Amino acid sequence: MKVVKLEDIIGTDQEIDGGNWVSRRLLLAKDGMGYSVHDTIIKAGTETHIWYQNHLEAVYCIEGEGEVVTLKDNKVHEIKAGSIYALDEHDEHLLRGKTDMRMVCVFNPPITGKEIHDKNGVYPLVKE
Ligand code: 9YT
Repeated sequence: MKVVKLEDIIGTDQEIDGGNWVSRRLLLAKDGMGYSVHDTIIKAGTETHIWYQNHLEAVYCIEGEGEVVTLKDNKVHEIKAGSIYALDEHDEHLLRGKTDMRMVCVFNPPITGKEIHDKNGVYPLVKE
């Protein structure tokens, strides 16, 4: 087994600043788990358009508050510590941080770490 510590990820190429968010990718495709696990800070006052057409993602909020708007129905979902949302239909959405929000994110398939959001909020499917 392996143990990964957040303190060992910070400042490496597994810590990515996406502008509206900073994501510390704890486990990636290379770790062979079949999913990736990220500790992501969504910055207060930001709105991010996201649409993971190639991935399923579950996002568990452990600190802060904000909202997710699903664009197919314009429904606003309040998110606070203890809320998890699952993008089980590759849902196109807006993610808004009211405060800084700390999120534990799980991606299936795992991301490799090389993906960046394109203009549609999509991560490409990267094969290693
Ligand atoms: C919640 C969310 O999807 N934020 C975007 C960043 C993502 N967690 C990542 O790339 O690590």
